[in-house]
Amino acid sequence: MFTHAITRKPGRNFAGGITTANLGAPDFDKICLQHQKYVQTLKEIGLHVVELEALPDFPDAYFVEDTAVVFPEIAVITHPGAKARRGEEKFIEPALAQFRDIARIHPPGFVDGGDVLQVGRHFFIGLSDRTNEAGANQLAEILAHFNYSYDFVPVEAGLHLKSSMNFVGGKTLLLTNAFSKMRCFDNFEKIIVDEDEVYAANSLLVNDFLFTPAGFPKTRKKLDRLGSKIIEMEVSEARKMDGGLTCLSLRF
Ligand code: CIR
Repeated sequence: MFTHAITRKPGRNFAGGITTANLGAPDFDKICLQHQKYVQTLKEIGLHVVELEALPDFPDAYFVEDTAVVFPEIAVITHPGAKARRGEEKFIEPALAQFRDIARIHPPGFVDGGDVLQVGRHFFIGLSDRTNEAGANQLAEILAHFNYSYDFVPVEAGLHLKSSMNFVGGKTLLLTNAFSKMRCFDNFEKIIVDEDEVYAANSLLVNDFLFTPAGFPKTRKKLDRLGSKIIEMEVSEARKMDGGLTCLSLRF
């Protein structure tokens, strides 16, 4: 069960972050409202939310998920893969140090938390443009120390691993068709998102609640069959910046 989350407010310069989305200019007032609603919802489902202030030098810093990998035994502070984002991690460490011992990913290793998916005692670690083998190996060593198992997963499409696949409860993964073919997911039930709804693969399970982005009716219908408590959330502005539901918080 998650009891806590950390979030960070988007800054006025958030549109200066990295993006490949091509979905038009994002709107500051809208992202603030959407972000507030996200934080409010986490609170309503019972989490204690630590809300950090925007970091003026880091327009992508509200995507806090990329700066750490948190599990019950420890918090691993990452070394972000994008040059413009390096440094954000220093500002997440004090918030996490109140709750966990700290370990760190060191150069030449890079890891973005968006590439790391925990399913029970197992971790999937994406190898992407943001997470290299050196970083993945460092993280794997820490996980093995605490008796977690792991698989490395090549991320050939999308920004991060969790842009294309997420755990949605039980034994079920929500994922794109391309990822569904990978051997390491053979033992899971799979819900495959339609090609025109791949963004909805970035859904987020928080305890008994499944957050899914608004505007993806076919995925919503498929998720309804799970019988979970589903909460649709508008994340149009984060999407314009290549982010989504998972990236906006650290849960632990
Ligand atoms: C970036 O390119 O780093 C940000 N604009 C988006 C990060 C999204 N984070 C995530 O998927 N975990």
